[in-house]
Amino acid sequence: MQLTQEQIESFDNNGFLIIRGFANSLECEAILDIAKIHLKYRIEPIETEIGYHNKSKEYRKNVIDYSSTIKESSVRRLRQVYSRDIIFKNWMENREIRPALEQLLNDQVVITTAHHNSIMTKMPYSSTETKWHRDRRYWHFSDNNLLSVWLALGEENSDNGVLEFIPASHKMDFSPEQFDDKEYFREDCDKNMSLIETKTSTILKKGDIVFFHSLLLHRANANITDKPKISFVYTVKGASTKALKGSRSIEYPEIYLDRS
Ligand SMILES: O=C(O)CCC(=O)C(=O)O
Repeated sequence: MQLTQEQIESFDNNGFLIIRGFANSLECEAILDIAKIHLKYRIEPIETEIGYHNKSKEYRKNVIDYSSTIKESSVRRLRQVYSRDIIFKNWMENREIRPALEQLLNDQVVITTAHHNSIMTKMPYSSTETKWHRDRRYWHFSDNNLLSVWLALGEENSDNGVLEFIPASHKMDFSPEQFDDKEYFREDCDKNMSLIETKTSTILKKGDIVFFHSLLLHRANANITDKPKISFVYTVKGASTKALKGSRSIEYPEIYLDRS
């Protein structure tokens, strides 16, 4: 898939780009089948809802053991999915998507398995809101040329926690007081409120993908429906963007993808 100049400009200006119906239903079902087994048996490494909210800033910045610590809380995400099953690996190495990633990164594409490399869920009755944040805040790289690829495996809407974005926020400079002690973008800060009003979200259907920049502010509601919302998210970077020595970002393999 090659992106048009208009799509590239839209990503550059807004920080995200939606491609409708990229993955077909069979591909999505195959991913879901495996994901559901791993979720059912809580196959580690997982992140639980309580585990996610209890994490300190230091933990988020530095931890490299992603196994869960709180067994009784529901699963928020399956981590390290690249190495869990060939179905997940194949999706992350999808050849059709690669030309588009090369265009957006303007570089050779590298999967960074240290961070988003996950089946992300919003489970009924137990999921929680994900507050406004930039993914890059806890990642350690030489520059910001990283983006995530989100795949909707079913419908995603405001009731089950579709992603919301603040367009163009990946290009904005903020001061430290605009973030709280866990580096969430504060909703109670006057300076932030008018910007938050510019938020946007769109219903996603099974097979839609979203590319979003590592500095883009995004959030998601809790799921108030009675069905799980299950999505796939992984992060790629340009080959010239380097994980910093001594940081957790360098502790997991990087997968260099052949140029398309
Ligand atoms: O909760 C969600 O669905 C969004 C997840 C997310 O933004 C994150 O973990 O960085």
